[in-house]
Amino acid sequence: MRKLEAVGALVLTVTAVAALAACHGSKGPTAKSAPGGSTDPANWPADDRSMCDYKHPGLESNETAGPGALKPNVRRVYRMEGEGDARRKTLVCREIDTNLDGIKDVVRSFNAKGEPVREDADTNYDGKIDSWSTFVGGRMSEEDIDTNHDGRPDQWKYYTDGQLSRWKRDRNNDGKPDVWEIYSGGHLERVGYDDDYDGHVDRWDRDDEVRANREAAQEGSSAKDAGADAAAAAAATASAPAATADAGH
Ligand SMILES: [Ca+2]
Ligand SMILES: [Ca+2]
Ligand SMILES: [Ca+2]
Repeated sequence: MRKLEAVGALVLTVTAVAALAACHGSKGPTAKSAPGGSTDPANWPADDRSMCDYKHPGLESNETAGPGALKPNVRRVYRMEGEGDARRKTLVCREIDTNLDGIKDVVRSFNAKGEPVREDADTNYDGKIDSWSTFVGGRMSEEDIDTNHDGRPDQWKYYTDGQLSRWKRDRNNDGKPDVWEIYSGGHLERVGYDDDYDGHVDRWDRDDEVRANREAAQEGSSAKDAGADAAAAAAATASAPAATADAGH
């Protein structure tokens, strides 16, 4: 019973995450559809670009329609074991078409305990994976994100006990991190910058400086909105990561 409850909670979490993803990725009535997809379910492609390897012997799959879907948009793949009364099925993979364009955009794999192990997602619905997550003990431990959509990650987020502990970013698109944000108890503690991109931190900002820079950045962007393009260089630099993240969705 306990296990069932745990699985139920997991499914709820997963559904909530999927709903969030759908919310986050779609921009109201002009929701984007991936190449080959369609926002009209009648025109969904025959090939949903499955990322679950479900056509193997010993595996069974089903498809269901999630909230708001007129046609099935969720596929679950189970491994079948045992015979007769001892026959058991274990969820091994689940994939969802979160923006309802007929193309799967998020896939999770599960271990024998029913815990998620990996999740890959196409969060901007351009048909390419841009988020790779790994889980330890059922919790997300790392998420690698491709924010500039060149096919490789440029941000790496690490979680300890479900809390963000480190966030590395690549500002010059050489595939290597050059900003390191260190969190403690979920709060940003310090930020290291490698300004000449040699792989070594050149300067560290403590939390108070970080806060000051963020505030300056916010003022800078308001000033820009008002048409004053003379935002301080420091403010512009500090606001760049946030702007990049926004541009990704
Ligand atoms: Ca989709
Ligand atoms: Ca993508
Ligand atoms: Ca870099």
